[in-house]
Amino acid sequence: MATQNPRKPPSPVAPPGVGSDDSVVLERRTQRIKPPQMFQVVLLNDDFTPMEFVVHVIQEFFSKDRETATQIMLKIHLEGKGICGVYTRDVASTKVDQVLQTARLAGHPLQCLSEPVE
Ligand code: TYC
Repeated sequence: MATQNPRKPPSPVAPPGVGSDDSVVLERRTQRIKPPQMFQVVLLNDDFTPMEFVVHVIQEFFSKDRETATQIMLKIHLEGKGICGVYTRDVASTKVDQVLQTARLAGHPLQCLSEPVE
């Protein structure tokens, strides 16, 4: 007589997410990943850097059209500082380095920094 493999009876317990009647159960989960901290890149006013140079920098490194770049430059000129863009930490840091290197090469004292967005 051939012996039969013992078969496991179907489990009455449904796997997580599936109800016992095969209906799908959506569980509410708390968000496990949060969006990254963002950093704003700020240009500071000074008395020496030409306005035209600042407009050029804002167009080149922050991808603004000429009109927007001019508005940002004038805001910085009048108010002392202005936000040129908001990026993740590394991108913001690279933008600051690029702006400072370009300004120094051109002989201008333009200051640029990045700070966390609250
Ligand atoms: N204040 C400068 C001038 O009158 C222009 C300027 C604007 C400089 C913005 C820096 O971030 C700056 N030539």
